[in-house]
Amino acid sequence: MLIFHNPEHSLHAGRHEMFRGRLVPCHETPARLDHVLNELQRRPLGDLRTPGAPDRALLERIHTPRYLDFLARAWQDWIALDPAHAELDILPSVWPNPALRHDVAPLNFSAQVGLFTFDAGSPITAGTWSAAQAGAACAIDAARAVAAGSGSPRAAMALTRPPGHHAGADFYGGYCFLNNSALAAQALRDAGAARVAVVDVDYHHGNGTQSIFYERADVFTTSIHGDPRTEYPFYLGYADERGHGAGEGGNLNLPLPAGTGFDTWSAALQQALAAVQRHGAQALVVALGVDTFEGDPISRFTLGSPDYLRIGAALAALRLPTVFVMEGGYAVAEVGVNVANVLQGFLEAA
Ligand code: OKP
Ligand code: ZN
Repeated sequence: MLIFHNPEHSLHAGRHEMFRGRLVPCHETPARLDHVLNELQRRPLGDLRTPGAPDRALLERIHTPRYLDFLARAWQDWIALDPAHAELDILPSVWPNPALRHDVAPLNFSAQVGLFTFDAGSPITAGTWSAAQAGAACAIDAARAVAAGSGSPRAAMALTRPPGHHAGADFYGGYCFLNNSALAAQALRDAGAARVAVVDVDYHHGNGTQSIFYERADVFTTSIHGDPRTEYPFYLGYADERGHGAGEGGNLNLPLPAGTGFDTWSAALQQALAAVQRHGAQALVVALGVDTFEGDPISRFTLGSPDYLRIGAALAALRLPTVFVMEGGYAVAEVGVNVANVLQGFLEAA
């Protein structure tokens, strides 16, 4: 399959995230993607491509212009405050909770940062905007290639970081800035697929993707993830969130307890895939996180590396044009094998 990889991913390299009163090293590191690229050199699963320029008009179909403008100028505004900031990451320190106003955009830079994010674990660095834009371009180009009929089977991968599924229309968080999976889904819609489904298999609930499509009937979203009562992102991802308005019934959350292994997890995947078929999806986006792995340092499912072959095969059984979009996975040395296993299992079953 065609694999669009982000040549600028390493420009996004956060130093620290806030954890229990300390700044700790970021889990979401450039090495993650290097391991996948290395594994793909050992296993010839597809041809590597670099993406074209990001399509600003498509970005604005998923994200608000004021949010995109903030991301584009955040680093220069940060440096303008103090040139010594070049050695520091941008992290928020103040947020508008629901009792405070969201409709005003304060002039103070820290206040602006807090307006556009929901956690203190997602640093913006000098190259974040470049990396995020190139990643979005990977997702868009992968979707357009699949829509144009490229590949046999009709499938492509957007191999990128930073990830995207926690980013909403006008906010970042959970290491995510632009919602690559949502952009792929929108690109498939714009290329003619009447109904598209996003299946999010990352350990964490895809809150951004859910919220972007929550009131839309044309994009069905489903996510299998750690129970948000104990797992990030905590404030969304519960089973009673089923969509709203025209999107009523268009979202399916399958939260599972910490400690869940592959038997229970794959039964949930079958539920998700049955729902995708019921909704009559003509194309599929897979938000592919491999932080369900037993060795993941921030997650608590117990999937083993061979299980990812079976996940790929189960996804192939839908027989839909498919775009894989890289999301999480923090057992850095195993991320390559686990991602490549999904693609290999898909190709072998297709
Ligand atoms: C992003 B993705 C760990 C705190 C967790 C946020 C996790 C974001 C996961 N010390 N921080 O879904 O893989
Ligand atoms: Zn995750």
